[in-house]
Amino acid sequence: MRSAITICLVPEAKQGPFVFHGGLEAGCRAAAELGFDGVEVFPCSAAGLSAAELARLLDAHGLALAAVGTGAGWVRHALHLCHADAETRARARAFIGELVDAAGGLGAPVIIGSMQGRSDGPVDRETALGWLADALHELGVRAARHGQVVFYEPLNRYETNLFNRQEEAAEFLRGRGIGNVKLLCDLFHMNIEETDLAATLTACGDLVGHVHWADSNRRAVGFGHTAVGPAVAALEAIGYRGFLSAEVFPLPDPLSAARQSIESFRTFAKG
Ligand code: LER
Ligand code: MN
Repeated sequence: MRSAITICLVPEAKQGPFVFHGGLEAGCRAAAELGFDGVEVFPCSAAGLSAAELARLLDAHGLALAAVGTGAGWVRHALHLCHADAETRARARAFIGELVDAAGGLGAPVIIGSMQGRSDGPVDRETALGWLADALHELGVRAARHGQVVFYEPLNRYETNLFNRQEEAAEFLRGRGIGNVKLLCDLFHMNIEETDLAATLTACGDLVGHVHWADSNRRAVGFGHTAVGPAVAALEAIGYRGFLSAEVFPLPDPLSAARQSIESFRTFAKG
């Protein structure tokens, strides 16, 4: 398993669960100095992501790009994949699709978290799930052109009503034959929704594509009360080789959160 830490480039997400907010250059430098293997970047859009600059920084600091978030489509433009308005749904797909290409060019997958949206008002659950399945399928095919997958992230009940639990999402992906999409298992959301982190990760098996390394209170692992040891043991047992990426609040300050994240990674995942 490899370690990663989040860099947010979206001013509207300043209060969000991201460690570094001071730009790509400072974030990459700090990540490398602390010994992280990679960074996870949350950009404003594909056009706003300076791919050449990011490639140069990754290379200069010996970092991998763990993943690219797409949530700016929601926080900046109120786009999501299950919106009642067809044009808004199409814009959501296009927004993510452009990021699939930008991230793919840098050798990384994208994350679909808040961009999944929810079933609401005139949009019933079955309709929403149909739209979600179509979009995941299409975006997975687009990612495959870059040799990448897409990460689909079940969120806790306060953020979506589509899928809150990993095994339900796994069943959805398998049942609808959606290939090239893997699960993002965020330990913060899982702490709210799952009965047993380790059993859930074991059941999801090779569908586990990415992990958000966060404690019960969404602070760095060790600053809350989640018992991560059994979860990491389950990841080892299923042969998980991806990232444990610190998507946490920069508390009490970014550097302390980053240090605690790499220390907890070394304690539990042993590099
Ligand atoms: C994104 O990775 C996530 O976990 C969601 O809660 C959206 O912020
Ligand atoms: Mn997450």
